[in-house]
Amino acid sequence: MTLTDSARSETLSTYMSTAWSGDARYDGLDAVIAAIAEGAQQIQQKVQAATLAGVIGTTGETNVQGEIVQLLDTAASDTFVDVLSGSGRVAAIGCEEIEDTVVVGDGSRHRYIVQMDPLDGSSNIDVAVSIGSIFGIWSRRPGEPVSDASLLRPGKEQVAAAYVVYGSSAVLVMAIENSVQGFTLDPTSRQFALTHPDLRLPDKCSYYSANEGNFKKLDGPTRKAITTLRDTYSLRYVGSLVADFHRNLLKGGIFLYPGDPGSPDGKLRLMYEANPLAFVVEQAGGAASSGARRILDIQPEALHQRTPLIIGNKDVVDRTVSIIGNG
Ligand code: FDP
Repeated sequence: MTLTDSARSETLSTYMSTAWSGDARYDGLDAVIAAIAEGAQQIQQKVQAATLAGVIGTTGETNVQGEIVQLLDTAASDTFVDVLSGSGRVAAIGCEEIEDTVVVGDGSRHRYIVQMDPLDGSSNIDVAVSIGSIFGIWSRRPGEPVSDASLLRPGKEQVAAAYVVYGSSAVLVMAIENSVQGFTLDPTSRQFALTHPDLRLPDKCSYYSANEGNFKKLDGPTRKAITTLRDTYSLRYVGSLVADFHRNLLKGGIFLYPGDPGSPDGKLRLMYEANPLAFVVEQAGGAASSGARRILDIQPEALHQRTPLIIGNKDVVDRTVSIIGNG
């Protein structure tokens, strides 16, 4: 992609000051996104200096998902809770690393509910492979007091979603209705510059991303879906959802983490991973399904619930879902 000078000189802050200016649906959203960008810069510095900064290793605890907590998981969770609370616009936060709802405030300016996976791809932290952060953003229902129930909203009600990849560069992708924009952190100015304007999935799907090591655990139809993809596309699997998703968004591809008879709901979290990325992919022309239904239509029953996820180019997602469903 060749960037025009005007695209490159646009920063996240200048973009937000014009893109939805005057649109009441997004009142105060710029403060929430700016907080995410600030937190991402802090995490990017820690990721780059990981071993030197003393954030490699585990805390010795397991999280609400029963997974080993890495030091960087905790640092990222604390950082984003801090900056989001400081934005003055967030009413409550749901976080993969925190069992209960974090209630921030319920004044009239506290308009947004944020659900986040502060550090996605934890198992890649200490091997210098790309990791990320994911955020789903809902408008608080007018007049509703903030409670656990305020967070159990279907993904289709998201007003925005964002993710950050900490890779060879730090990239922040933000979506609102019909618009997906990508910004790259300029290490010199410490600003996010608009480098991927108006992102759309390429028409051609190039890659499939799945943990092939799980193949034997899968049921017959899901195996058939995987072998069909294997026969058609190249395999790329980083093992960090955000990194796999970002590559597929830019290059065309499908990511799947299906359920299996032992874990019918798969591994990934509906509220922190599937919903935000499903929102992004749909605004970019793609699709996301659990295999049984559109991700964004699922009515959540619990904050930390899991879901199978099939996400990427719409035609390939539809075909894969039909094989899994009909097999
Ligand atoms: P991780 O366990 O390293 O935190 O949601 C967690 C996640 O990574 C995703 O980022 C990634 O796509 C997936 O799990 C990888 O799982 P497998 O190791 O089972 O392939």
